[in-house]
Amino acid sequence: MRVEELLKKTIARDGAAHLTLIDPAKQGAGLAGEMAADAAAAGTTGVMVGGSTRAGGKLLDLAVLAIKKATDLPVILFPASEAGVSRHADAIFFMSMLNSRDPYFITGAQRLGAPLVKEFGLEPLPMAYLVVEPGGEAGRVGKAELIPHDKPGLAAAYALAAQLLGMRFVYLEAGSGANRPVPVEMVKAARDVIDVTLVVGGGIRTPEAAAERVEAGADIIVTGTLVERAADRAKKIAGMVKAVKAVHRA
Ligand code: 1GP
Repeated sequence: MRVEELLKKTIARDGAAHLTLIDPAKQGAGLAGEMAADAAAAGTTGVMVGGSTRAGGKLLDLAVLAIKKATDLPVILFPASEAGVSRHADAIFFMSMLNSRDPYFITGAQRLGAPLVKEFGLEPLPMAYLVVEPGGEAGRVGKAELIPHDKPGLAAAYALAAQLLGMRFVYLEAGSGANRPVPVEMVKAARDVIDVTLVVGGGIRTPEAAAERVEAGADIIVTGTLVERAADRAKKIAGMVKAVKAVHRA
């Protein structure tokens, strides 16, 4: 099954999906495989692989291969630049950071990466990447004009622009490790104006925080730090996945 279809089916069946983000620069490939296996056992729908700084080349290829060996989950690239394209993945969030001040992050990296996506036969998932304050490394590296917490309408306008441009995914990102996730009001505001798949991530630490955002209209919740730090990560991810899927079932 194509990855987009799998995501759509999961969202239709469970009300929402959970994706686990693994940054290849933060641990060796062996551990990346173990993390993915735990996430798979916990019920996550897929693994996103990428990072803002050093996630490219051999490091990226080895992580993708280890994850594919350890699980049957689809691997979706989450690139910060054209360096984040690996031939071994299944799909790629083909992203444009619409609120960057630098055209490189809006169309430049995409121009450089597109031929590789075609050559490697990766399934492209066209996505608007919208970075909300505090933004973290993603905001700093991508030179984002951060969307302030008290401007949900601004996020909604970007989200609508993305849909009108033909993008099928909109990602509201607070930045990995953010001390505050994307506000619930902002998720609602974006949901109110778009029909395409709404992804929310950055700083989501608790099942409650994830559930609130699903209730507000998120289709996919992304967590990364949870899988990196938790000693009992399998349990932590299972709690998160359960909360994400319980909202619309209840
Ligand atoms: C970062 O939104 C993701 O791109 C995940 O963030 O590491 O805070 O879960 P966390």
